Amino acid sequence: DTTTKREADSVGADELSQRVKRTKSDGENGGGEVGKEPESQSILCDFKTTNVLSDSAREKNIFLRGKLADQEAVVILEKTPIREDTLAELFSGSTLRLEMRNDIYSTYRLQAPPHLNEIKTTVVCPATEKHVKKYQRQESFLVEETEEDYQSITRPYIEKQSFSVKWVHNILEKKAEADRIVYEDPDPKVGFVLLPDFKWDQKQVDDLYLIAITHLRDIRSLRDLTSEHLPLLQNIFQKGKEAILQRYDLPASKLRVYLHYQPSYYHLHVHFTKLGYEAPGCGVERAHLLADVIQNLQSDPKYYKTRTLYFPLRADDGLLGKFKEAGRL
Ligand code: GTA
Repeated sequence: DTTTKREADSVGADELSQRVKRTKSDGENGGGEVGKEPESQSILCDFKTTNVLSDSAREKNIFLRGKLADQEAVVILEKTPIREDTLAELFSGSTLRLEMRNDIYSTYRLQAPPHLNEIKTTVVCPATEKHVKKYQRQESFLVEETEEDYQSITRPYIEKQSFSVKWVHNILEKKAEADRIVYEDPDPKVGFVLLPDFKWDQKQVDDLYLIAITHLRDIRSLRDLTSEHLPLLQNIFQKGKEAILQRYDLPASKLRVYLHYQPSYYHLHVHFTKLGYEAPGCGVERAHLLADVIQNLQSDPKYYKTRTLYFPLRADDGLLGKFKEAGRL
């Protein structure tokens, strides 16, 4: 069991991508940009930082707002985990500079070869004001949303103000990320596309993060789900777990499978993350386990239409303003 875990945890980038390519060439995903080399670009030379939206020494990341060729942009820089399978090369190929020595204790600065010292970088450009707010560190407030609140406050707001889901449609139509698809069930009613979330660099299974996006386009969120969607949810749960076991050797007992409420993007999708990895948004105030969602709908077909739901909103989220205006906070 421990050996299996260690093997799964230390799957290298090359092996992971080879596995992706192997599955792709088996024709499982219906074509795409197989084997296409990632482009190397230097667009960030022109990035001018306006301000730091947030940063974390513990998570080793920084969220920046700035300008990229006169357009608003958000850039996220994040140091990636150290992989066990690169240690030998890290020790043999690096230089060590002594910082201090005291008795049996010493500290060094290790200068690793560039390819072992990458920074995962996410660029949102052009970024809207809503993106800037999303990444800005802010206080959160827990909101209590009744069925009536959803109809009178939340639904009208998300119909007008939510993030574009063009990136989701691009994935479903194979206009983007087609070479990253891990599994697809093309059925228009119960089908979905499973692929790595863009927060995961796919270099180690330790922080595995995939999303399953439904082919159905009219389910905005948990609130729209009824028992009529049970076959869809059960299909995503079952086939998603099987695909992850096959591709990453990770059993269902190692997975946290959930939906967000509120999500950022109102096209139904399910998060698959590795248990033990504290993915952003996996807390009880926002994540709803898919297994619970299925059971709740089995016992009450209108569970999510009628229940009061609780979720956190950031201080300057427009939706929070609407709850305040309505005297609900
Ligand atoms: N494959 O183009 C995409 C894409 N986009 C635009 C979003 N996602 C994408 N995946 C692919 N391609 O998990 C992913 C997101 C997210 C999911 C949408 O789709 O990464 P959601 O609708 O429930 O929205 O899920 P959520 O969870 O609020 O969005 P997100 O972006 O995860 O933000 C939550 C918090 O996570 C942020 O406030 C921030 O603190 C943190 N965060 C966001 N992005 C990063 C990042 N790149 N690195 C580190 N932390 C991040």
